[in-house]
Formats: sequence, structure tokens, C-alpha cells
Amino acid sequence: MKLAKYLKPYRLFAIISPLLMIGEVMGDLSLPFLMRYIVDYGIAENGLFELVKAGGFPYEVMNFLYGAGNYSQLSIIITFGVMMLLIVLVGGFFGTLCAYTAAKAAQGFGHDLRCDAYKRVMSLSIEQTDKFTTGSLVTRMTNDISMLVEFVEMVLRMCVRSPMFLIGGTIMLISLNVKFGVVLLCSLPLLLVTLILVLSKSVPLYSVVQKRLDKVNSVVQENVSGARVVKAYVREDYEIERFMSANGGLKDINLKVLRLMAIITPVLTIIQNFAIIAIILIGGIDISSGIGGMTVGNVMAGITYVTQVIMSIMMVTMMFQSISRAIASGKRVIEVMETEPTIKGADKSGEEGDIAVTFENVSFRYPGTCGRPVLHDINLEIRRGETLAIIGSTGCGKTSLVSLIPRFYDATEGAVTVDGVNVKDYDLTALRSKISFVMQKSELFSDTVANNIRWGKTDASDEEIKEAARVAQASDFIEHLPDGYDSYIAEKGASLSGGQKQRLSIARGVVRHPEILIFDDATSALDLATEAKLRRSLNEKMKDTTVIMIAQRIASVKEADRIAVIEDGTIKHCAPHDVLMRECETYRDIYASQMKKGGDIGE
Ligand code: DCP
Ligand code: MG
Repeated sequence: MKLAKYLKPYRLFAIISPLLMIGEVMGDLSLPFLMRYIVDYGIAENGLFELVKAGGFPYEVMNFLYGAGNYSQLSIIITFGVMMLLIVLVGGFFGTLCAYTAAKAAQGFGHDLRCDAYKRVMSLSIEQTDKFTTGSLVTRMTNDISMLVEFVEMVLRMCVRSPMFLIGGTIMLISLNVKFGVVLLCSLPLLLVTLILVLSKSVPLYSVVQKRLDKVNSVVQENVSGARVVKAYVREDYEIERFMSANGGLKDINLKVLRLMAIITPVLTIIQNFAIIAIILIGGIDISSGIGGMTVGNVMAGITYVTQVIMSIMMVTMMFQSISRAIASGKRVIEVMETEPTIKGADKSGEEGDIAVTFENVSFRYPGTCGRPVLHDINLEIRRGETLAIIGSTGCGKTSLVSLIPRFYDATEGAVTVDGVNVKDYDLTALRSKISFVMQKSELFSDTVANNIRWGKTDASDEEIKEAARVAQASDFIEHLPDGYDSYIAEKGASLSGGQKQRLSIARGVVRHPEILIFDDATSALDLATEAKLRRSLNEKMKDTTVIMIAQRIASVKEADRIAVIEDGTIKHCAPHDVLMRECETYRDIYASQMKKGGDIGE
């Protein structure tokens, strides 16, 4: 399989483990024979006589240890009893080592695979992540890989054990008595037919199990991260219902698989018991009629071997079950691993010039959608150091427009350039490190305030962080927090107000001193006075930075060098406030509506 390469670093363990298993199996296989000696020579009447008559290994051993004829039946029992004990101990030792090495190889395999899968997930573009869905990606990273690990461990331990038991047990059985072999031969077809029937039905179900698990994960994910909304709308019951239905689906399919599997054990037990009865019958008849040197010990050993062989077939079944689960899971993991990121960087990087960003005849529609494009015929040149504002009604494509600059998405037609180089030719890291993108929805992490800001620039000093916080007008509230910059923020910034979150996000964008700073409605939760202060300090501290600022309020954009008005997916006008007031009706309408509503239009 394609994932086998992940086992390579651990091949030493992967090879040793089955070898160790050989030791354990050999021990297990030799036990019934020793038991036979005890029964036939140690316990049975005339045991000593029989031993001398049979000769061979047990006779040699006793003679070697005690000298010819110098031992009693009790010493036979003790000798072979001690031998059995030693073999059990040594076998156990080998077994333990085998389990350890197998676990080591399997866990190493899982660890490396998970690492690579995670890296791959991180490299996927937004569109691709959306297509997999978060729930499914989480299941693939955790449950599916665990299945594979389980499988590797199982194979390492069982690939030697089952066939050896199967073949070794059969050989031993036949060497005891050929008729016992016939018993086995009769029971095997029955067994195989049952197993094949069950497996052929259950195997296809495993991929369904994983899909249902995806669904459960998706629902949990959505609800846990959206806990506030769920509570605000008192939708707990509805969401619990939704979870129950996903959970019920998972239960149903699991039950279906288990119901099928449940057939195996009773059938196996019945066949096994029949085989045992057959051996006792055959053995008994032979003993009573004195044919072919059949002994009680032979019958007992025969019973043990038949059980071992049938059990090994059981193990093979489990292996098949594990294989089928692993194939289902493996396919899902490989699907992720083989998804080539659609947005892949090249190797260029542009030099700072007069023009920071241009859009040339850009049109854009979200991947996988059809109908009217979200944006069309966009032509725009943004000069270095300029502050460009973008305004327009909700859903008109403002976020989409700026998403093209750091290449979250690729333009469907036309070209977007940064510093004179098409973004598609950029090295992604080089491109994105030129840009700070403050998102519409602030994303904060459960960490300290300082570390959240430092996220924008990993090697930022404390002074840089404070400076960024001052520019973002966040220093006041941060200093009032109980631990200042070391205060801990709850997950997703739940312990802060909307405006505080926005200002932290802005500080994070500012701290890296980017060439291009994009605010996607990032000041919407600030009051006008704070927003004005922010604008002023940005102007002072970051003169060379090109600022692209999306906003809903005229007051926020009024002072920008130019304002682009977006309507019907294209830029209607792009000019300073005064010009727009004269020439652009849409802009005047927005202005008028905000005048009427708020009355106050800025400072
Ligand atoms: N859209 C889409 N797929 C996405 C995101 C958006 O199909 N992953 C659609 C929905 C809108 C259009 O694209 O009709 C424009 O969406 P934007 O997010 O670009 O809109 P705005 O940012 O202008 O809206 P708002 O002011 O509400 O943020
Ligand atoms: Mg938006």
C-alpha cells in the first residue's frame, strides 16, 4: 500500500517482531506433545514400559537426565512438567517482546503518518478544506489513522502467528494420527464458507461506518464552537436532536456490522466442539480396539491441536476484518494525502515599487459555483502608502475582492499583482509575509494577550508588542486587564468584548509592519472616536504601509485617499470623498442614509 513507506523508519522493529512471534508459536506448538508424554508415560499404567517401547525423544531425554532405567513415572511427570513451564516462560518472554516491538513500529508509523497528513491539511486551500469538511478531516486525522495503526500492529503480530499455527498445528495433528487430519479436513470447508459469507457482507460496511463517524464529528464540532449561538437561540434541543440522529446512524451501522460478526463465534464454537467430539470418538474407538497405538495422550494432544488450528482461523478472520477496516480508512487518509493544494506557490517575489497592488480585468467566482460571478471587470491600481477604502452593501463582494490579494482564492480571470508580480508567481510565504490581513471575524487563540499579538511576528520584542497595541488603541484596555499583557485569553477570545477582540487582531496585523495592511471591516465594533484615533496613529506610525480598508460607515472611510464603491460585483467609482459626493450617486445614497440614521457622521 501507498502508506507502507511510513513503516520504513521502523523496519527493524517491523522485522524483529514477527521473528519473535515464531519463538512464541514454536513454544505453544510443542506444549501438547510434552503433555502427551506426561499422560502416556507418566500417568498411564505401564507408562515406563510404553516409554521404552516407543523410544525416541522422551526416552532419550529421560536416559540422558537420569541414566537408563533409573527413573520412576513421577520423575517423568516432573521432568516434562518443568520443561513445559520453561517453554511457557520463554514463549511468554518472546510474546511480550513481540508485542512491544510491534507496538513500537505501529505507533511510530502512526505518528509519522499523522504528522504528514496534518502538514498536508495545513497546505490545502480554503476551498479544499471546505470540501472535505472539518469534521471529516478530524476523523481522518484521528480515527482513521488509529485504525491503520491497529492494523499494522495486528499484522506484525498475526501474520506469522496464524499461518504458523494453522500449518504447524495441522502437521502435528497428522503426525499424531492421520485420522485426526481427516476431521480437520471435514470441518475446514464449513468454517471457510461461513467466514467468507460474513466478511463479504461486512467489509463494504466499514466505509459507511467512517462516514457516519464524520457526521457525528461535524455536528459536535459545529455545536461546540458555536455554543453561544446555540444557547442564544435556545436551540439546544434541536441540536441535541440533530446529534442524536447522527449518533443513531452511527449506532445502527455499527450494530449491523457487529450482528454479522456475531454469527462467527457461535458457528466457530459449534464446529470446534464437533471436531473435538470426532477426535474423542475416533481416538476412543481406536484405543478400545487397540489399533495403531492410539493412546489417551494422543487424543488429548489432538484436541489441543484442533483447537489451536480453529482458533488460528479465527485470528485470520480478525485479520481480514482489520484489513477491511484498514483499507476503508487507508483510502480516506490517502485521499487527503493525495489532494494537491490547488493554491501552490511558485518562487518569485516582487520588489517594492510605486504601485503596491493592481487588479487587471479581474473576475472571480467561488470555486465550484456557477451563475453570475461574484466580481467582474475589476480594474484597480493601489499606490504604495495609499489608504484605499472599500465600501458597498453587504454581500457585494468586498471580502472576496481582498481575499484575492493574499491568494486565499485565485482570480477566475485576469491578474492580481503585488509589487508588479502576479500573485500566482509568488512564493506563498513571501507573498503572505508582505500582507497583514485583519479578518472580518476576529480569530484569537487561547493564549496570553502578548502571544496573541506576537502571532503576527514570532520574534517581536515586548516593546514592539506594546507599540503595536498602542497603534491599535488596545494598550489602554490591556493595561487594565488583571495581568496586563500576560492575561490569558479564553478560546476564540471569549473573555473579551467584540471591540477588544478587533483591536487585538489589529495589533496582531500591525506588529509585523507589513507592506500591505488589509482591514476587512475590522473596525466595525469600535466607536467613532476610537476609530479616528486608530486611523491617526496608523497614518503616523505606518506611513509607507499600503492600507486597504473595508468599512460600512462613511465616517470610517471619509479620510481615505481614495474610496472604491462596489456595486453589482464591480467597482463603480474610485475617488476621494469629495469627488464621490459630487459624482457618485450610490455613495451619496449611502451617505444620506447614514446621516439620517445616525445623524452624527464622524468627528
Ligand atoms: N460567497 C460564496 N462563497 C464564499 C463566500 C461568499 O459564494 N465562500 C458569496 C456570497 C456573496 C458573495 O460571495 O453573495 C460576496 O461575498 P463577500 O463575503 O465578498 O461579501 P462582502 O464581504 O461584501 O459582505 P459583508 O459586507 O457582509 O462582509
Ligand atoms: Mg465581508
